[in-house]
Amino acid sequence: MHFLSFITFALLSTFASASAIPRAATVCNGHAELCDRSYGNVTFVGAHDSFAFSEDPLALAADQRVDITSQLNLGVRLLQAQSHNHSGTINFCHTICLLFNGGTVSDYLKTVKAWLDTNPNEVLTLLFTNPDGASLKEQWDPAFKSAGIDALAYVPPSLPVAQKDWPTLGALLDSGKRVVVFMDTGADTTQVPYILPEFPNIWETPFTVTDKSFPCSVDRTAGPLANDAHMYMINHSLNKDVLGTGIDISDPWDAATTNGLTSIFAHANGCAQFADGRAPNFLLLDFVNIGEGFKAADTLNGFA
Ligand SMILES: *[C@@H]1O[C@H](CO)[C@@H](O)[C@H](O)[C@H]1NC(C)=O
Ligand SMILES: *[C@@H]1O[C@H](CO)[C@@H](O)[C@H](O)[C@H]1NC(C)=O
Ligand SMILES: CC(=O)N[C@H]1CO[C@H](CO)[C@@H](O)[C@@H]1O
Repeated sequence: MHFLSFITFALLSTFASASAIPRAATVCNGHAELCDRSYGNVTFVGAHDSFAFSEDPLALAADQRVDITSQLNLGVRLLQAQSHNHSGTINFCHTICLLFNGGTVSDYLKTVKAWLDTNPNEVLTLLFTNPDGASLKEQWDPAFKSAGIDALAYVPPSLPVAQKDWPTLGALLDSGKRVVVFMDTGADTTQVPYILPEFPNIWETPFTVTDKSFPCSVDRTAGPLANDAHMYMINHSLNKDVLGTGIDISDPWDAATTNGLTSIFAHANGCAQFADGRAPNFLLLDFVNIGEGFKAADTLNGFA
């Protein structure tokens, strides 16, 4: 009797104090341990050309087999996509819009926002390319606003952010700013503060790789920080020349091997020399539903 009422008292006071202070996230991206870890010290799985999904194995311009919501539900926490100016509207397209038109950026972001709303304890990164130089103020910002993602996007106090200086996942979640947006070229935070320039913060390995051993080198980067003070992304997708045509496409036939632990760990190990021994921050994969990308990330994060 005595003991039970003590328990009741303890429970009640726990609830009372929890409601008195702002609620702090206790599970972050699925793991309590990640709440106290810097965003710059976490390995996330990324989906390359996330919009370019098709179940049809003959859709050669498709780099994914499952849709964006399914990619997120599988555990993808970086969505990469290539934009194009399609008659004045920005769309996500593969190389050219005729080849694979993934729809408008605005519709894409609305899909992502719906997922974010039902998954409040998740930090997500968006990495968009802007080869047509679409306007930040006239095209990108309105697309983000139409989906309501601008309000969730993190704006660092200053740029670039060194790998060790990023806030913890818990801090990002508690602040409500749990989406980190990068753009490869043309970002200008004086125009749109939450679209961050990729290369001063993240370096990348080469792309359109056709060598299955994925030799690591620092391909795209920008100063002023040293490479080992950047986060980094391995572009871990294999391309294949279709029937000797000189046209490289993503290789679905080798996806299970490419996205297997052996291949991913070998690539990561090859890169550690450029990153003060650290694991990659982002494993950018094609066909994320095939292979063991999520297990690889768990292992690199120390969970498996
Ligand atoms: C995080 O830090 C640990 C300990 O220094 C390191 O082993 C790991 O590779 C780091 N991961 C990333 C993605 O920086
Ligand atoms: C986008 O396309 C429209 C119409 O084709 C054109 O008027 C506009 O200048 C283009 N924008 C950029 C940034 O190229
Ligand atoms: C082959 C491959 O995955 N290439 C991609 C590497 O990442 C950049 C984006 O940051 C893409 O533009 C490439 O398509």
